[in-house]
Amino acid sequence: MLKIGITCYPTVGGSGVIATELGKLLAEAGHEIHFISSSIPFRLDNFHPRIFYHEVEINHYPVFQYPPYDLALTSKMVEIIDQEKLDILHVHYAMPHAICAILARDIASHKVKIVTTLHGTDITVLGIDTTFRKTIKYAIEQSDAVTAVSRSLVDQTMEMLQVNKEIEVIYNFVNESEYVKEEQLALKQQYGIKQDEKVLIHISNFRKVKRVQDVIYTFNLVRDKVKSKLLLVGDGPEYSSMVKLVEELQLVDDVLFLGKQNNISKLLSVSDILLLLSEKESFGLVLLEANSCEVPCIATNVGGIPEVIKHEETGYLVDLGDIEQSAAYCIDLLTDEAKLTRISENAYLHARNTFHSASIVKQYLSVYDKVLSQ
Ligand code: GMT
Repeated sequence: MLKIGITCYPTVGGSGVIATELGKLLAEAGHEIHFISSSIPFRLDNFHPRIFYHEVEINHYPVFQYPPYDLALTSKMVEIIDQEKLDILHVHYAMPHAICAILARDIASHKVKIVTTLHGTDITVLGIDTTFRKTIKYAIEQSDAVTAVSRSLVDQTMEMLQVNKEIEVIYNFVNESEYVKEEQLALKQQYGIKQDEKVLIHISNFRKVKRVQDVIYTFNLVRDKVKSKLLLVGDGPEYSSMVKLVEELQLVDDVLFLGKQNNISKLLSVSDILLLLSEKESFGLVLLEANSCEVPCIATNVGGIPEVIKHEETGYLVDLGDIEQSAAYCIDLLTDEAKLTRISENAYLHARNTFHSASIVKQYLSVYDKVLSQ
């Protein structure tokens, strides 16, 4: 049995989901898990006797111009490493989590190994900032082991930061018991969607990088040919401009803004196609969530997305900004029942085989074993 500390961003987001689901599966496999974060990870909903949560508290002393979150996290890490005698501290995101973990490893009396998982924005966004570059590189090189969620992210990290460290690809996964298609007889009706209308869905944090406007423009073309509705799920900085765009395009009756939602698999169960037309995406966890619920995806051919979607087999890839092509793929799928069924089945099998949680957990455990035997 290993004692594993996990630090992640606890709010809604793919990296937090992966960290939390991994912790839950490791606990089920008999390991003891200690989450160390600023608030309880949102997916940590059920009680488990081998899962503990340690909250990082930030004191707002008047002398501090900025409350020192990173140092509060480091101090909490030191406390938990020593108190619980952690074997591994697995941090998700290089900045600031890996830096804090490395500092905590140096301060703590008990010997602990640091495993860092890169999720994307720490490299593709923060890595571009020259102020952070050296710090991120240091965090990666000083970790005992580093993993990334796609080959594309490894290549980008190497290219941007020239790190002198082996980075192993461990793909993301979903909780298969949660992401499963379920008959939802009443849901379409509750949202005022007619039974003969097709449903397109987009789920994101509405950041600029997600290009939600491309989803809306695509739907605008699809709606001319196929009776359909678009569900926009999530919230974020671009939300109000997207509401405005929908008004301008006179799509108000056919585009439903649902805000943040918990029961994503229920919404996916009434959807025919998921659209993810991002500018950057190291993996695109939502694609896997959709595929796991038998929903095929049309997504941009960027970052790690082509490692998740097999073009013309499990979904379709389009060039960034190519609205006509994404609309054409949607119309083709929505008007060819046999094709839609075939692609949905392929997508489901791909999600279950290539990205099965049991195999991903095994890969993380072998990383832990490797660093512990060094
Ligand atoms: O995409 C975001 O804005 C959120 C971010 C996160 O921290 O959860 O997502 C990143 O990590 C996810 C989990 O590994 C990946 O599925 C997303 O592709 C990645 N986002 C980007 O690379 C933009």
